[in-house]
Amino acid sequence: MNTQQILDSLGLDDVNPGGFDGEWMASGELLDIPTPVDGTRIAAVRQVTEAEYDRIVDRAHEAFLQWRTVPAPRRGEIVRQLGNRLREKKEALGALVTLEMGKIRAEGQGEVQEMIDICDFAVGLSRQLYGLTMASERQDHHMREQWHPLGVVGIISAFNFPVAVWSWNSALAAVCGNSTVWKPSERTPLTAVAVTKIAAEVCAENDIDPALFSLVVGDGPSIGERMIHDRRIPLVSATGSTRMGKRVGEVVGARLGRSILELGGNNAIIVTPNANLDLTLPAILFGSVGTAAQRCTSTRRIIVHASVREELERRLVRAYGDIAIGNPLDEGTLMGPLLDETAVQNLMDAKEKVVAAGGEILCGGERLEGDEYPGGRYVTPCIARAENHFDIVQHETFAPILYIIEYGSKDATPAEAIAEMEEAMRIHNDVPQGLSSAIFTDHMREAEYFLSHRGSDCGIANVNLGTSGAEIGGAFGGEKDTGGGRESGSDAWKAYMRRQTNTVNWSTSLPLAQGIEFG
Ligand code: UN1
Repeated sequence: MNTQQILDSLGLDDVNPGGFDGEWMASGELLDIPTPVDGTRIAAVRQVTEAEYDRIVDRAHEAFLQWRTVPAPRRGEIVRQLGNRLREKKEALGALVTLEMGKIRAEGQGEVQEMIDICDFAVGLSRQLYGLTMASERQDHHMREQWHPLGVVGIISAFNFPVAVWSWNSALAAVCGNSTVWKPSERTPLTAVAVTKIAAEVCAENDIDPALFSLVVGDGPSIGERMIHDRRIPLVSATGSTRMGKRVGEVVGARLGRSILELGGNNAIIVTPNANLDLTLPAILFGSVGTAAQRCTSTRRIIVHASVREELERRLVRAYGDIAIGNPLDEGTLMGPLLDETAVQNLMDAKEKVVAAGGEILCGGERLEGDEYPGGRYVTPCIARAENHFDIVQHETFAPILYIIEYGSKDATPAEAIAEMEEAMRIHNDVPQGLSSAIFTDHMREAEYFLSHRGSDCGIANVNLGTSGAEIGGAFGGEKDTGGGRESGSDAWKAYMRRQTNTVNWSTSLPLAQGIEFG
């Protein structure tokens, strides 16, 4: 499919309104969207004004008032149809993700698969919004807990997963009885318009108010600020930088609203002397080079035992040299371009800083030029030897630079090497962020230590697989500067509902709790 065919099959025009509340609208500034593939313009999206934003949220609230009366399994049926429509559009939508964001074809398709998976998950969930029953201390009384919808859920998503993050939030929010207003990244609004069209079609076919899945493409500061201050929005789910998340948490918290924050990571893999390097290598490669290291789960640090460092480095440098870099639409490409010039510059700055701090570049970190690499956003992925306390290592650089950090001593006995896990763990946890983590070891004691309360302090901790590429079935999110929110699977749905405790008296008297006699 060429660009025009992709746009056509998703119903996109050359200029698309970026506001939707059942009707398409927008009279704000025009955003031209370039593709990172070669820097050329794909199409444009017009942003909404603040007045349009206000109308959209009002309409989303009206849609909520209707939608909450629809039985949850019936809500699940709508989400089932949404999942099916995404199945039909998977190829085109995945290709648009690649065009707009730059991730390779397989990963663009994979992102749409995540949307389909979460829809399936949400359909099952729509019959399982379980509350508890509790034994009352009073005779002929019963207690139970119910989960009720919250209202309008605001979704703020980032450029790197331009559509999957919307679906994690909106599929759950919808089966829970909420409507959503989505503010996508200004870098990737075309995929958002395409997805909203798909959702609107499904709503229309079922006589459901399409304002259920509303959209506001607007410039970050003004529309974003309005959204987080907006008391009509009881829950804001935001994905992006820690700086952005702190602002969201502060403002939403000050009005006692709720937020789900999924922010930066500084994800590490510990490689012990008991690691099977044949598994470790591809896991590090996928984590540190996949999506050009623009996932919040991308592997940023390798904490490797001194006795295996040299071999791991040698094999990694060789593998980095073999990575096929180029047009992300081409079959066989493993690493596409970075999003923009700023991302390229961030990589160059990180490289300089790690060297200035006393680190050493082992390979990569070069800008690629020439006809094969149009648009100036292609780089070679970089490996640097570093120490964990370096300022640059403590920060998340959203670009392919991987830090190798050594722990333990080269001549440690096997028993001593296991004891040295304590040092690895200390290094591992000594960063502000806490999203994803992994260990490679075949030794049960090392693996269990890593997963224990004394081990990884991250929201995600894996054994013998990498830090990125989580399945939707688990709760997704992390601790510390990562924000503490959980999205996607497990019981993350509870954040999209309000809990109500009920006590019912079916006796003919009025006994008080705690045995109190009154009057
Ligand atoms: C993100 O980068 O914001 O675990 C989400 C993963 C993907 C989701 C990443 N399933 O890498």
